Amino acid sequence: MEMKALLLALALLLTACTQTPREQANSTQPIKTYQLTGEIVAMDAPTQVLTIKHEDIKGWMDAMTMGFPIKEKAEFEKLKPGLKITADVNVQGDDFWLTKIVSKP
Ligand SMILES: [Cu+2]
Repeated sequence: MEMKALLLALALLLTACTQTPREQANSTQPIKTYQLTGEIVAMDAPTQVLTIKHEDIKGWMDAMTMGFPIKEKAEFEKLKPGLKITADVNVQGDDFWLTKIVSKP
């Protein structure tokens, strides 16, 4: 019984140490979603970041070219530079990432 409590305490400690204060702060923030339209100009496979020349993102930012992370590997691998896409930008604290990426004809 004591051993179990010790292991649990250790597990909690390890979990706490792997999260930076910034990630903890972000994970408690509500996620806001914005609509993105743009063109993929570059892709970085190791970091799963798309560089997108995007149009105005209503309520979030003006048109520019910048990087957007993708969390799902399968979703990243379906894409290629030159594609015109629409997607959801999910914003949580100072973290953001894309989901629901659809390529336009
Ligand atoms: Cu931007």
